[in-house]
Amino acid sequence: ANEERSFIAVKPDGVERGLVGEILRRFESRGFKILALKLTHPTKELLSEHYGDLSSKPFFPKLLAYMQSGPVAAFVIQGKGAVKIGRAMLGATNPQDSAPGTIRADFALDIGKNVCHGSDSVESAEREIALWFPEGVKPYTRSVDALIYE
Ligand code: DAT
Ligand code: MG
Repeated sequence: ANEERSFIAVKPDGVERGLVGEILRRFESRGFKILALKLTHPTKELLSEHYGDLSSKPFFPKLLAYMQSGPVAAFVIQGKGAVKIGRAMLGATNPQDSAPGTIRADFALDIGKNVCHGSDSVESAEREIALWFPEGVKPYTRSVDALIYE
């Protein structure tokens, strides 16, 4: 159960605004293990796959252009409740509705520039991790887990 993984990404606006460290810090501080980490320029093909469920939405072309406007910081977090807590830490999709203290509330105002992505289910997480990290992610152990998990 402490092995649950989620795919988190800082979108191009977040990278250009210098928010990668701040966002990563929040997940590290919470206790999640960073399993994989890279700065990448996603292709249209990768993004079409990543956002496949949204392909019929009117905002889809804009979303793909936004996600290709610069590098994306992609990472995998691992730990208890990674998916649900990850989503909670990001905040509601529309920053206008995000609760204070969440990343989107603290750093964004518009839905089309909402700074970050997080997997919405364990199944999506596994799919997204395989998509963004085709090279695979390598597990490792940390002694600090003894101080994070009971
Ligand atoms: P989330 O990123 O919270 O999982 P989603 O998967 O429904 O939300 O949508 C993916 C992204 O698409 C979202 O982060 C921002 C953009 N988006 C969603 N709904 C939108 C809308 N109504 N107008 C513009 N962009 C939208
Ligand atoms: Mg989503």
